[in-house]
Amino acid sequence: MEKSSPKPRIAPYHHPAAGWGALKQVAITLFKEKVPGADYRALLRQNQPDGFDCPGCAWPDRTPTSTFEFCENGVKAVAAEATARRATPAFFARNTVASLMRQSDYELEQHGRLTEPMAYDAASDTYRPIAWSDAYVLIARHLRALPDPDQAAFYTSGRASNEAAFAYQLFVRMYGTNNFPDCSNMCHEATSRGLPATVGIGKGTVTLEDFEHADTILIFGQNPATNHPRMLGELRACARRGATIVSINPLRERGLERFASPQSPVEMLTLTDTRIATLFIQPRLGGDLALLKGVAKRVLEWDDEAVARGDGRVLDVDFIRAHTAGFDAFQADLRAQDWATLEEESGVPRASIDALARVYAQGRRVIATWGMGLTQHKDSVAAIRMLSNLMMMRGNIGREGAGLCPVRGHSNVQGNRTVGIEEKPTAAFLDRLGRVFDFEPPRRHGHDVVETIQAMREGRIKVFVSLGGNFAMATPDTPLTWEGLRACDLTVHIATKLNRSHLVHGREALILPTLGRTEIDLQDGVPQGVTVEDSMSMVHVSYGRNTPASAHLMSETAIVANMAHATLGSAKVDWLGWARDYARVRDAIELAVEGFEDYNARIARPGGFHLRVASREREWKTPTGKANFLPRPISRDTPIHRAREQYGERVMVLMTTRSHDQYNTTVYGLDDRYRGVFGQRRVVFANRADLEMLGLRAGEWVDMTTVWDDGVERRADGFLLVEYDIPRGCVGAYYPETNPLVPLSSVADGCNTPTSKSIPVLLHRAQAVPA
Ligand SMILES: Nc1nc2c(c(=O)[nH]1)N[C@H]1C(S)=C(S)[C@@H](COP(=O)(O)OP(=O)(O)OC[C@H]3O[C@@H](n4cnc5c(=O)[nH]c(N)nc54)[C@H](O)[C@@H]3O)O[C@H]1N2
Ligand SMILES: Nc1nc2c(c(=O)[nH]1)N[C@H]1C(S)=C(S)[C@@H](COP(=O)(O)OP(=O)(O)OC[C@H]3O[C@@H](n4cnc5c(=O)[nH]c(N)nc54)[C@H](O)[C@@H]3O)O[C@H]1N2
Ligand SMILES: [Mo]
Repeated sequence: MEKSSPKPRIAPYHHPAAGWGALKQVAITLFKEKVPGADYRALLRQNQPDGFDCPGCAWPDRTPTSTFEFCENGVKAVAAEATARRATPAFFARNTVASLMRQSDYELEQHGRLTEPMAYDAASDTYRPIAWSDAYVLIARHLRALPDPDQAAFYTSGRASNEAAFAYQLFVRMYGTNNFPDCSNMCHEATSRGLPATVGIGKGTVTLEDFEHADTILIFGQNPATNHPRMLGELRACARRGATIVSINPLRERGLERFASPQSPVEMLTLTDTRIATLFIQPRLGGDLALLKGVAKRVLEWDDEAVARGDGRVLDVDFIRAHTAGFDAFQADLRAQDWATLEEESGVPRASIDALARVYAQGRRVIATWGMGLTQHKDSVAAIRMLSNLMMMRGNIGREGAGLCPVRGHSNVQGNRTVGIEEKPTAAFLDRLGRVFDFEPPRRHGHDVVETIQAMREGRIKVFVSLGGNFAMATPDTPLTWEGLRACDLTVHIATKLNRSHLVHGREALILPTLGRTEIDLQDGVPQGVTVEDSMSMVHVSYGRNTPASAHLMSETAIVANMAHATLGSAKVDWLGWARDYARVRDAIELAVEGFEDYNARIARPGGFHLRVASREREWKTPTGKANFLPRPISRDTPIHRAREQYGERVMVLMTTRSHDQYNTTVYGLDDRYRGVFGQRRVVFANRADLEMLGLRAGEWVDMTTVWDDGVERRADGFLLVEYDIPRGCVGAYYPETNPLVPLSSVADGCNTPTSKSIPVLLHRAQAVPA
């Protein structure tokens, strides 16, 4: 593949999001990946009732009869899987691991789909073919040799189906550990751990239908034009109905300003578009907790004024009385909170806090959505609880057209958690699992991502198995993480494509190539469907339509079943029978997991079914039996404050984010169209006044170092300075290149998520200008 733009340049984007620009990119993508003509039709079956679930993101589908849901980045994800390129055994024979390590992640991705199981050969420093059966024997031998099952860790990236994920967690628990680090630990964990304390369950409370009734939508820390493009179609419809849409984001993401729908012939032909967001509020990085508290305080003040005037209440007093606990302490804390702290810590002036509060208080049906901008900070859990509390103040939960809407990333990350990928399982879940499968599940909580890396470094994890993903690049503190991976006895990666994690390996290592979701999965001659749960708790079936990339691929479910069979035998579970007929796995899920009654029957209906979310029905599964208000002070002693005590205003807070041309660690191309970056990724966005203060100019190159207190030098070198509309004291750059700057010990309170959107850094004029 050629680089997207031959000459790196910076040029602001002035067009609407999507529109012709997106259609052009689709054509380029299909051409570059050499997607065979026949497979082009596959794209049309994306997210259709009889097609496959798009592996791009977890935004739900319009069902059952929507027209083709166009999505540029969905096409990229599908085309990346349907590529004609292959990483064959001959390719691995030609390239030592050391030589592949010198290639960029972008280049590694270009080698295409893996075709055969491969095992690392230390003598030649290459991967060589291994028979599937030998691979399973090797895994079983390592696992059985460990003196303690807690010395193995089993990672999951959120693309695995419910069937594969359920079989995986059962296998691992029967083996004897709860060590399930997974991508959620780095993603929406603050949501999953934050919401249960307020509303009883860590999931969103809305469905797509609610968007049809909402009059106000607040979008916190999310860039849907790039990461959830199908959401823009929904927002467009809301905007056209007159709904007020607010983006709360340090960046004024252009993709949220205007949108031309590729599905609207009129907009496409007349070059018209729809204005999306009506208001942009730009907090400083990590400022949302203070901002939300300010909005809540303002709503309370207006309610006081309304009471004094004898007007209708601003608070939903009926809801608060009937459904909530803790309001008195909550309001006392709001009243006691000074405005100066809220303004300073949020970086939002009083007038803008007022404007946001007014929009919120005027809304009759408010939906709040959020993404990584809320979840990857030290106070993420508290911020999400504050948002939940703000919504509760006006009864905006469990009502048509209103509610909480965390927008998940990976297409089945929510389903993975539902079926048991959880390092801290509840006793109830384990009890039932043990009863159904007649074994005593391990009770000790397992390691999340950060704990797994620490355990690897200390020699407490010896075997690492990865169901998808790119652990070596997605995780913090890259050099330290790599030391951990390299200290393992065995690393195993179940993957579709070559990535860095396969090259940063243990003493022994396996790459097991698997079918992607777009590919036909035949077992015993019968096509198998798999099920997934989207961000709004809809569960539906997905059938691949493309010819598999290689005749040697196995499905994820079959690989997991074979690992289990080789390691544990099949006395308690007919693993290989499960692999031949996934309906049997679903029957098992039905027995073991709440909410899956009549699983096979219900997925046969177009569109599938909605998994019950109690909070949506105003049933609160909290210890108080109510939705809880939780007061929360604003801390002025965070690592950022401490770094500024040491280095003053020179300390910048760095966020690491996604460009338009990447899927997490997979780099498709080098453009970030809506932010005006072309042909390059090593850029850092900074405020003009900060550049002046630092004596730097746009167009210069800088190196970045982290300000942390453990004596480890963390640096990332060679970034081009780009002047950008970003609050003072904040800078932005792309992930994963910046992960060496994220300290392993810099995590969110209460959920251990790396704070990859608030890292204290210093910028230095580059020691060497990149060639
Ligand atoms: N094409 C494509 N689609 C994807 C992905 C992809 O990489 N590519 N990744 C998938 C995954 S796993 C996920 S989790 C999602 C991620 O989708 P998003 O949640 O959109 O994630 P990011 O791109 O990291 O950026 C989040 C936004 O948060 C803003 N932000 C940063 N810090 C703050 C803050 O302190 N406060 C506020 N209010 N905003 C802030 C940033 O400016 C940015 O606009 O997308 C999924 N979909
Ligand atoms: N600094 C920083 N770090 C971050 C983030 C950030 O914003 N900033 N975001 C975090 C977030 S939100 C997430 S979710 C994680 C993502 O972490 P991961 O989920 O680990 O990473 P991905 O890049 O999504 O994984 C891509 C790889 O998955 C494999 N793959 C693709 N499709 C399939 C499939 O169908 N089956 C199998 N078995 N393998 C497949 C391919 O080999 C591909 O190379 O990164 C986190 N890390
Ligand atoms: Mo994610």
